[in-house]
Amino acid sequence: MRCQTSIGRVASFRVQSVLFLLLLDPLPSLTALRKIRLSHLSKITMAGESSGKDCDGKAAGKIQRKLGLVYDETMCKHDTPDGEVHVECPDRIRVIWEKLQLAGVTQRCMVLGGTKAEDKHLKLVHTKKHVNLVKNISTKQRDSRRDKIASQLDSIYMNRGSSEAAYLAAGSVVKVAEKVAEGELDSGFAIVRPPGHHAEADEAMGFCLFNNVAVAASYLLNQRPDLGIKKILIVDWDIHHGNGTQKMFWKDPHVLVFSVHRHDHGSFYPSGDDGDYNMVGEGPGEGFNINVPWEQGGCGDADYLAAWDHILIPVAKGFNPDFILVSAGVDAAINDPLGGCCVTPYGYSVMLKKLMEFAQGKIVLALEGGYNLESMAKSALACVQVLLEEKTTQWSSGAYPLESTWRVIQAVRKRLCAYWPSLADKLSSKLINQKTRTPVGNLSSCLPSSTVSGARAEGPNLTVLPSLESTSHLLPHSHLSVAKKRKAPASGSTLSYRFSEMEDVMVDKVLPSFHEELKGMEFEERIAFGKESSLKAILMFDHLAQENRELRYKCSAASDALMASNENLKNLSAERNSADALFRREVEELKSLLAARDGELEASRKELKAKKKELETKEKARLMLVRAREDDIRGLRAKIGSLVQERDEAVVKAEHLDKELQDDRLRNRVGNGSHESNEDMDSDKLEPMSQEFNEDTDSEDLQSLEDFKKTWERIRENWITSIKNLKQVGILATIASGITNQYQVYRRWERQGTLLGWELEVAAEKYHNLRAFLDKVGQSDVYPSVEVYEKSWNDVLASHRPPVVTREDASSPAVTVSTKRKNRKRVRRNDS
Ligand code: Q9C
Ligand code: ZN
Repeated sequence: MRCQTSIGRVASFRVQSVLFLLLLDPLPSLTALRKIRLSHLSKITMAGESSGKDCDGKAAGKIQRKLGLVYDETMCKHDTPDGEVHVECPDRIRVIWEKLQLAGVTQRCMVLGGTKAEDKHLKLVHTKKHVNLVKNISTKQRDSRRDKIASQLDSIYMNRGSSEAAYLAAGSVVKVAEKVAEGELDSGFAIVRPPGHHAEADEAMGFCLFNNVAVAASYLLNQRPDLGIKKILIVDWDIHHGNGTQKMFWKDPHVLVFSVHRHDHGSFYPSGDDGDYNMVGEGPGEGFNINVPWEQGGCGDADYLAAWDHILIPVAKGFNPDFILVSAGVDAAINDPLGGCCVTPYGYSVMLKKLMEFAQGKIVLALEGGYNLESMAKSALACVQVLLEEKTTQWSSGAYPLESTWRVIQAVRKRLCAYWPSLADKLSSKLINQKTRTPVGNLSSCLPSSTVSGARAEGPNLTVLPSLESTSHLLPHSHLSVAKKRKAPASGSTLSYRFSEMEDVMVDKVLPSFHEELKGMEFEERIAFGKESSLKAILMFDHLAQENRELRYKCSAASDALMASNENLKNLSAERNSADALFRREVEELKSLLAARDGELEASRKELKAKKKELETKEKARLMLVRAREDDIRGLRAKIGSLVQERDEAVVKAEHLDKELQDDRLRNRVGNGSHESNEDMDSDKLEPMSQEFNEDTDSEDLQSLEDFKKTWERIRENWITSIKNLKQVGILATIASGITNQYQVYRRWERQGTLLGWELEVAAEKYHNLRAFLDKVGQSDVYPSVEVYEKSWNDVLASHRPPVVTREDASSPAVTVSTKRKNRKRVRRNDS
């Protein structure tokens, strides 16, 4: 049946294009197209066939996917404070759970209890203040205080159970998302409340306390880099705009937020411009926020699937997420009191099925809105069945999207085609002409039709045919102009240029010439020509469609590469920044080190200076010392010179004295007889002294100069003393011998009787005086000479006869008198 549809479409397409095709033949560039075999055409129908088989043939028996379900009764404790009836009631999740149990699907799932969120995970998207506010809803605060807080918020109620429920709702989505990301589960469905997508960083609103889905996305991206989740697609199909989620990832290219919602030109909750299709994100996140804002209620499966086929799915292909989170509010469901739309459980299942083609099926649904209990339960069950891949989803609605739906989709595509090239093509008028009349508050028109219409085909390959179909409209005008605008990669631009050229040629030349040619033909010829041209055109369009697709793939690949390189760039710049910071820190460190070194250098320079000065002073002192030493030496030399001179003088003097002494002796000898031995003895005594002196002066050692000087002084003194003594000794000896001799002569003469008494008395007195003198002076020097004199005197006496002395003779013997006179003189001289 589907094959027939395709062929029918090709046929109608053929008829439509006849006029066009007629124009193509004479173009030289197109002759190549003749080579294209018919196999191309059959390929198209084959694709249609196989797609049909795919859809029909899919059945139970597929490998069961592991689905995680979160349900926790504790979340039912969140309720209105005074028991007032509210659409966001605890039964919402209860009825879903009961429905799933009744349908027997919960047994085939991994059922998880609630998990409370950690504050640090909540703080990834919420302010500390907001987290604390929700935390303290139950604790410490009185009911009246809580009521007051709630009353100040938009569409928020709170009771004692609200805090725990909010923590459980957020934490459970985190938990199941983590398990899916880890691979423990294939997919997950968190049946939670309160909902989350309206909650902003610092504000609870629209029945939402924490933004459950945003917390989970942020957790995966920021807390679990180990899981390799780098790009997350958030699909928000709740009938309300996910304002909180949009704001939280406004500048984040890692999270693509897609929200389809009633906007009603800004009058639907949450009213304002936030949900407008112009809100595409900012900075690095520009193009990563997509709003599909319905202009009115009454939207159903056809509208949602049109948005899927013409916006979300192409974008998802380009974005290629690693993980999908669905803000799966079901308030767009038929009969929902708030949504006013008519999505069927079947519609939800198709929407979900199409998403499961991405991120290797890693998808987690979190309940948001949904206020008709029965519709909710059915919708949720349909989703669970798709996640379990139990039921074949079969699109068989004859409904078309609303007129406004095409308007919205076209506006969105136009606004976002700069970021997602696959949105650049204009939708075919044939497609957008398939529309239902604008519903006027009559929801019955949204009821799903069970009629299977041949006019519409559905299946995974559905997009192929409309794209091909659209080519006929795009070829002469839009496609070419768009291709130029889009700045396709180099290989593509040549192609666009060729088409553009072709367009001009056709309009200006070929068309008029064709008319001429046809004029001259017979009817049969015209038919044959038309048929042939028609076939050629089909082949050509097939070729063009192929090129078109390839181009789009290239664009998409380029966009992927761009995104990857953007991310890379971001990482690199972050790395660079940290490296810069490190570098700056190192530079600072080096600077301070340098400064310290400079200080050290300055200090050592100063030290060096001081040392230099000291050295200079020392050198000066040394020079002064040297000079002083030289002076000293000069002085000492002079002294030595003078001493030597003194010595020489002394020697001369001594010689002189010696000579004098000898003269004296000679004179004495003349008086008392000569004494050879006496002379010898004197010269012996002098010899060693001069020798000692010579020895000392010969060794002219400067260093012992002082010693020498002292020694010299000593020697000199000794020498002088000796000379004095000798002189005296000589004199004394002379006197003593004279006296002694005279005395002894007198004594002998007296014994012989020749001496008068008084003469002896005089001699004795003189003798005693001499003795006393000798005792006083010391005998050592004098005695020997006295003895020598005595001996020589005795010798003299022995050879002479004693004279007979009279009194007169005795008083004046010649020798005696002269000696006596002389001796007296000497004694007197000595005494004085
Ligand atoms: N004039 C969710 O679906 N409507 N929230 C309030 C006040 C609030 C819906 C109308 C609707 C909130 C999660
Ligand atoms: Zn909602």
